[in-house]
Amino acid sequence: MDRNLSRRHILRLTAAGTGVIALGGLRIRGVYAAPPPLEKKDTYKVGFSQVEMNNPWRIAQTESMQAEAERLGYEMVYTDAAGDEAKQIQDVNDMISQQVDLIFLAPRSEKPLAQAVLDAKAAGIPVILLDRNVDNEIAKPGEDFVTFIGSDFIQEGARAAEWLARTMGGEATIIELEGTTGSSPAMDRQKGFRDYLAGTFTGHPSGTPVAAPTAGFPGMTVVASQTGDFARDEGRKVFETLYQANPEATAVYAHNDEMAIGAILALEAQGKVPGTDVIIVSIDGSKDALQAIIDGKLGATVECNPRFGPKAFETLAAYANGDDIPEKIINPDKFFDSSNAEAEVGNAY
Ligand code: GYE
Repeated sequence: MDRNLSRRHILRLTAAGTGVIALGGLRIRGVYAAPPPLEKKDTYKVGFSQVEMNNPWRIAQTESMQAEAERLGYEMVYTDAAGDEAKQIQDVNDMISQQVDLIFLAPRSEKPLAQAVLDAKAAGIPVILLDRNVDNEIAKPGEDFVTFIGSDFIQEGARAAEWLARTMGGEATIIELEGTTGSSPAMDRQKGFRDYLAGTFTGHPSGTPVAAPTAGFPGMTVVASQTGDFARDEGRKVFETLYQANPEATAVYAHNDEMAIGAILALEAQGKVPGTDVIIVSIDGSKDALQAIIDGKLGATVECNPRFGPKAFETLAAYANGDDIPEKIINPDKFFDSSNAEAEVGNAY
């Protein structure tokens, strides 16, 4: 064995699960069930792989990450995958080549980006997932990556359903605009919403939303559901088509604010009054969404906070310090409706 190998290198080799290494004649075998370690240093060179920058949520997240990196005096290698999975995998691999100390990854979808996590692990670079998860059957927290920091999307979907069921008196014909296909927020926001309406949502420790009747809400029906890729214009176009086919719809559940605003624009273009003819609920809490609530066009939005910078870098420091890191770090989410939109719009992004 090369005696010049640093301890860090050995740690990386072993943590990366490379199988067998020899230490002074002693052979160590095994796959180590831990993400690659991170040295404690005064400054770091980190990577941040962003999925896309086509909406205010993403812009706020990137700004938050950049501001915190700057405040700490860390170097940040930043990439924007422009909504392209293949590019995002390449972006992560470019960060590996640049030997960053740690990668913050906001993965577009669960399965393809799980491979990028494994690539980083094999190179001895720890990964912290931001805002979306990867498929935990392929890459596991505490083993292949450090942790996932983000919202509880099932809870978000259930809170949207709770508000809608209450507001509509248990009777609605709903068009659902889904987020990016294969992404954890799209899957879980759909599940939370549907489980709540079916009466099978099991609830969360925070105590919200209020429990649904066990029989659910049989008067609340999702008549059409399609992806709008979390984007305003795609949401507008998809809603237009779905509404044409289902003109009896009385409500919209959009997996994010941008698609809800797309639906509002489509309704207005058809001479309908959003907020009166069709009731809309969504998720995120952007400035445009809070303004739409104030204007009476959007009913409510469940907060999904994009300001990850402080928590992300705090978690990096805790990991370097050897602290136990939970498998998920869940951001608390507020709820915005006509009772608080005016007061909150000034803080929104
Ligand atoms: O809700 C959406 C964004 O992954 C939680 O992605 C995030 C979602 C967020 O494009 O607006």
